[in-house]
Amino acid sequence: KVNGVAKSKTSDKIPVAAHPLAEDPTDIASNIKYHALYSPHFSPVKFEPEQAYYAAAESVRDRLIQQWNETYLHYHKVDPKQTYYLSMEFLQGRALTNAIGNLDIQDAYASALNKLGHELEEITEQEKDMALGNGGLGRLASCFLDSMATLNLPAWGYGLRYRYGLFKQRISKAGQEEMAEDWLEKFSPWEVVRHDVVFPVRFFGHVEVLPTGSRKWVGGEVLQALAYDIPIPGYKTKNTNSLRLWEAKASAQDFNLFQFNDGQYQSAAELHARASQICAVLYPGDATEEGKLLRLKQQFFLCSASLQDIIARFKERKDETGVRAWSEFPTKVAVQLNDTHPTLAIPELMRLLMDEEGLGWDDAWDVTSKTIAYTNHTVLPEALEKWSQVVMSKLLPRHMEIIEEIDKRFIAIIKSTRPDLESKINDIRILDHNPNKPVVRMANLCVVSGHTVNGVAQLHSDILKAELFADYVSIWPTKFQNKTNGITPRRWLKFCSPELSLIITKWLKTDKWVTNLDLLVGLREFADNPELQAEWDSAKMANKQRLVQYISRVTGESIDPNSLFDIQVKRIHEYKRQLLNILGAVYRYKKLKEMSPEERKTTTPRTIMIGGKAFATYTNAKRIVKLVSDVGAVVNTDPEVNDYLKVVFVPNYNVSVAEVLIPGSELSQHISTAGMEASGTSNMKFALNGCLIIGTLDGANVEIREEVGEDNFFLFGATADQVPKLRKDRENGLFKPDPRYEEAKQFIRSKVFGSYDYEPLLDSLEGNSGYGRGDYFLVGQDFPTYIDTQAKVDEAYKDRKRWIKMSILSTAGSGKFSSDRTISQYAKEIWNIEACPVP
Ligand code: B1H
Repeated sequence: KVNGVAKSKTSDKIPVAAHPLAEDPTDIASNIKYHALYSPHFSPVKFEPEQAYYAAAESVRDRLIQQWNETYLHYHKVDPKQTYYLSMEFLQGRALTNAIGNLDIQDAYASALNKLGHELEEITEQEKDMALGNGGLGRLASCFLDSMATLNLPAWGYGLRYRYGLFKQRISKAGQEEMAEDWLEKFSPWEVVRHDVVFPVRFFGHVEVLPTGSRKWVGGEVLQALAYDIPIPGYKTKNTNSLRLWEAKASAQDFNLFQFNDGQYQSAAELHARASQICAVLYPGDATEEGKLLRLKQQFFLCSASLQDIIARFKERKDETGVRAWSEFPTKVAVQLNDTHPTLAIPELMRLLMDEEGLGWDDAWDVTSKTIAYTNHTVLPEALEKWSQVVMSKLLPRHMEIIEEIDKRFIAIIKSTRPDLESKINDIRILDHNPNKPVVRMANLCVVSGHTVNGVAQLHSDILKAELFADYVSIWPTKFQNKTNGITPRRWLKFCSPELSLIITKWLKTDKWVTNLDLLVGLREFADNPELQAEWDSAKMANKQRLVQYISRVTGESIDPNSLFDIQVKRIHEYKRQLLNILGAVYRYKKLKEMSPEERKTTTPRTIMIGGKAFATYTNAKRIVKLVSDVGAVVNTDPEVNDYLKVVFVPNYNVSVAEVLIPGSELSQHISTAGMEASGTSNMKFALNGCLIIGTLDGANVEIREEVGEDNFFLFGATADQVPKLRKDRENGLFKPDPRYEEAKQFIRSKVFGSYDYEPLLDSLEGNSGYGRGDYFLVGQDFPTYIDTQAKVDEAYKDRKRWIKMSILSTAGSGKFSSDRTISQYAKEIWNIEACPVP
């Protein structure tokens, strides 16, 4: 049984569409009331926005479940090849607005809620973000799920049901503070627990050799993986896919009743306690050995449960005549690894096929390598996963054997077919036998085992081929591809900026752009039209006003809606160079202070907003957060410059905050050191919302600039191929800092922004002390062109017509960045799957 559904009898077991769902607002209102009364979450005396949210969500869920069952049964019947997207992260954000929008029942629900005395907008604010991801990689997975469903693709997500997702950020006098964010505090109306979908997952133990010679992993501890499903509706289609999240449990047999009754409460439930650790947090700190082990356990837990489930479904869908050949597996299953985090899917699939299903090595390898594909999301050396062989052998002894065998066979092939690569074997093999710390290189395992490897923007894919994976390219020239990232235009334009969407639909005379984003080019011919410009201007202004309200609510800061809204929001990381942004702000402040009041009046007023979370143990990132807040505290209370500059740190940046910030933005900063940001995806969201970009030639910026046109992109900075030489030059003392750069740093050192010790942070730019890293990220190198380009932005903003035109052209050129385009390419060029629309 899969999902409690046995194939032969499915259609007569579950009555499909037995209950026609309410269509008109009155019936919907009574359905919402029904849920408020009979879903036993709250006492029925109150019907405040919170209760209204849960009741409305449950009423929407009824519809989703109906479509969901129809979709599952349809896939079951048609038995198409299906993709499984394995990811340690899904950054879903809120679901209600998205579900109502995708189901196209917005108006009916808004008026039903009105009848009950509530506003749809207000009750959607009650929902907690589902933040089971860190940033771009997790949000990409969520955009992909939306596109897969919208394109009617049979494609599921698999992840972990973290008890606590990404931490909540609070900004205090000390800077960033982290707190656990309890997204399940009340409960989530969007998840459905599948008590009948449970798989055992083993840890530790040892390998036994059976009399037949085959090997079996036994002993150790066995936990249970329990499935929770989240429905993923497509936009205006019946297809509703699943995001299946695993939770770890121990079983009743593991509860030692005897010990418990003897008063030994802790040891009686030891395995239960260990099970609850697995999915406790999104990213267990990996500074300690325990933390590293827990992260590896998480990764294996995801891979093992997902593959057992996939194999069960494959077996389930065999036709009535009997068994299905394992060689058919890759014609029914595609597995995509979202970075190396789920790499253990490779040895786990090998193990399940050999040790559980009885295949020989060659057949198992054939199936595995034709099934699995790998996406690389970063070239940063510190993010390339390497697992200790010692730890791996203890936790997963059978998998370590399998990895050793893959490594051995790979070396043998190289030796026999590519003698020219002999000297490089130590670089390209999977195991690194460094005597100090022997490790498994997960990216190498993925490249050797997968049928396709892709980067996430053209520049990044080119760098992978030329550098990180260059030797593999000479072995398998056709294995490497590019799939430029994308974003869903539903969440990131239609739903987050309804005003602008209406204008676009009006001028294009169609709303087909929502699923065919290339149609946005049609706006180009109206970019000079004063009527469109006026409408565009007022929609952007409405979004800016909404942002003003938000900033006032969360920071108490009042910002001027007529100033230029300049935003940089993303994880805080030195390579993303928030420090360059804030040094620019400091320089701007200093110049404003030096001006006469008359002179100040000629400048372009700006509000600089910076937001993002710093990893809890990343000290320099936290210092950057503190610096931004400190600069804001001084600048925003300085009456001389107040009308011309504000600097705001936006706390607790997350998906739903992005949905307010991005529509209200006019300029956004994507200013990473060239070659370091694999793609970026917020750059696409901003551009789509008519926000101009100031940026380097990095990641997807390169392609955005191509699409929106060079005149509509504020470019500056060194290029990726110049970076190595610039770093060398710097080491050799050949770098001559711009006086303006020295001035900005000196201003901070003079304690204008308070007495916090910024020396370690500033020293990272110098390379002249223990903290110094010789400005590895080239902030000093790019500072002068950054300042010059910001001056061009100021000038451009003074010409309102020109600015609005550029804004329209930015949206018009963003069609390429729909995740529908990205996913269609994955489907065709990597997964070989086709749409399977529910009739
Ligand atoms: C990206 C990560 C990442 N690349 C390690 N790598 C993690 C690495 O928890 N960890 O251990 C988590 C995440 N994230 C991002 O992926 C890139 O930096 C972006 O440029 C890119 O747009 C995004 C999606 O491809």
